[in-house]
Amino acid sequence: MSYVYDTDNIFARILRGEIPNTTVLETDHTLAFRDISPQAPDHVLVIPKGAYVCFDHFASDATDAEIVDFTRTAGEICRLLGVAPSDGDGYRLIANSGRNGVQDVPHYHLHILAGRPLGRMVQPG
Ligand code: DGP
Repeated sequence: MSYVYDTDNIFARILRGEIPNTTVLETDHTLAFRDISPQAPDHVLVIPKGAYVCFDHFASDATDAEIVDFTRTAGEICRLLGVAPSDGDGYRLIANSGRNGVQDVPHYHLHILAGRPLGRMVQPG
């Protein structure tokens, strides 16, 4: 498996500070910010700071420290938003990947969607 990372993609530019974002949480390896086109009352994007194209690229090539940091940051955001099922109404995580996954930005990102009932997981094709 090999991926070519486009260093001019929009999230790379956000990470370089060339485009503003509404940051929710930032750590050594991870940045989380509000989606510009929210599909739910809460719509946060979680991205690694490293150059990974999609989920499987991140899963295979990221360091353990990056993966742990990313996962814990995503969980922390669910708690910050008050949507963890332990004390809130829940959420959905989505990682669109490639053509069939309809991934628009080729930098791995996790969508956290919450704040309303989100319907069935996948719409009929
Ligand atoms: P995907 O289809 O999974 O690649 O989703 C890309 C998401 O990125 C989409 O929900 C809109 C969001 N997005 C695109 N450009 C920007 C931007 O400049 N700023 C922010 N905050 N979000 C963006």
